[in-house]
Amino acid sequence: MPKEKILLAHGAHREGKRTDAVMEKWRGYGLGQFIHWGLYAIPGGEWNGKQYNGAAEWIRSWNGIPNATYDSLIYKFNPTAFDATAWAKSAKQMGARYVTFTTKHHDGFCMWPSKYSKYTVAASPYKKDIVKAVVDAYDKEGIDVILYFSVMDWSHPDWRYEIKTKEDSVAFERFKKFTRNQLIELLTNYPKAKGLWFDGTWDKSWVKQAAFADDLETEMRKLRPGLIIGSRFRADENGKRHFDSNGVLMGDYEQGWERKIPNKIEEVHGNDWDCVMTVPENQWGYNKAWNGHIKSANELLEMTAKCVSLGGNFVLNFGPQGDGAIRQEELNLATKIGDWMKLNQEAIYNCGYAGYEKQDWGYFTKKTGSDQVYMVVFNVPVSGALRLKMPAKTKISKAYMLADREEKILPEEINSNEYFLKLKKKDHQEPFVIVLETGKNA
Ligand code: FHN
Repeated sequence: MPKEKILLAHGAHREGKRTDAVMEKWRGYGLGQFIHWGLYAIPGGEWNGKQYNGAAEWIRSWNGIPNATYDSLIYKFNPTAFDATAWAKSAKQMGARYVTFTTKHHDGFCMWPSKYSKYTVAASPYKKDIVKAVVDAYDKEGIDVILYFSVMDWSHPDWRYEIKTKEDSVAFERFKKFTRNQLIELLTNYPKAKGLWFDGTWDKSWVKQAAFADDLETEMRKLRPGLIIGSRFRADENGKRHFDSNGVLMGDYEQGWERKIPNKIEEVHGNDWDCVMTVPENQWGYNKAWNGHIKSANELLEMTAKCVSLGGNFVLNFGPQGDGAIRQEELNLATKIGDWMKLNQEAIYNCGYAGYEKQDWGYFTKKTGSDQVYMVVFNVPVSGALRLKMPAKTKISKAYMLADREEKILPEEINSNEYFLKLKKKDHQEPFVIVLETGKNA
């Protein structure tokens, strides 16, 4: 028996994927960049010689630091090495097709001169509008911009985690108005931005604002038709986040894939999604220490291919230093990823789920709207032959290396719809892509 649908006033307002051109473009990005930059980049995870064990951008919440002391970092914010054009050029070289930039993280510091707050770049020695610089520079490089915005604002006197008293309620009403004003301000000031990336929306106070958030979303979409908003913005009237009480995605894409990637297509329920990933384990803002496992370019490329093979985008985070420069290790990763992308991007851009069974050597991707299938290979067996199981009634008519189309690979049919692809070279140091041209068996 199908479950009866719950009537919702503030649930999802659409079932299934958006089909407009803006969202089609988003779907085809393949690779993106995330940037976490704010006051927290100045201490970089260290305070008075002590290392903070959490994520560097959370250091304000550390017991050892009085809030006012943290907030006074504003007087030290003067990033003389900040060069939005250099950032955008590096992102372009990496192959990123969109960037998500922190306009305001949980600490409440605004990277634009918001007229609704005193705690902004305008009051820092730097003074200039950083959001504008980022939007303009990335737009110039043809990289779409999404604005990250944390609803939770630790610096705001009216922010509450939970509404317990009449006073809380009055304060939070003011906070809601402030949030609405800042969002409308962002959309008005930066019309080139394609979407909003919400964060800090998990606390009880906000989760209970289903009607307000729903109205605000409608207002923002009206102001900026085509605006992209993920599933983190609002909850339904029963407090359900991401998916409403009927299990329908709320927003244009699923935003739950933070530092994790689905393993099977069933896990994404036919929705759009992207995965946001850190280079170390869990550091988004700049951390001097950068402890633990640091992902390599090949690991990150594997994640990119995996996401695309399951119909998602992969978004790699960068945490620029307090002076505005991007750390050398991140720049090196961007260069390596970009070098690989230059040869193989055809298998990443405008590609998605191929409908083929996952196999040990890597990931299948398929060009949207065509029959072109790619094998993105990460693991070559000692035999140097890749075993390849095709869907029923599908045969390979041609196989060749994407980076060198002259290098043809003769498929050996070993079973019906099953092949061995014998590689010319066994000792690949880098992942590579094989293009498959396919046809139907009688
Ligand atoms: O708490 C934040 C965290 O600092 C970072 O911004 C990430 C990025 O996805 N979002 C939050 C945790 O979900």
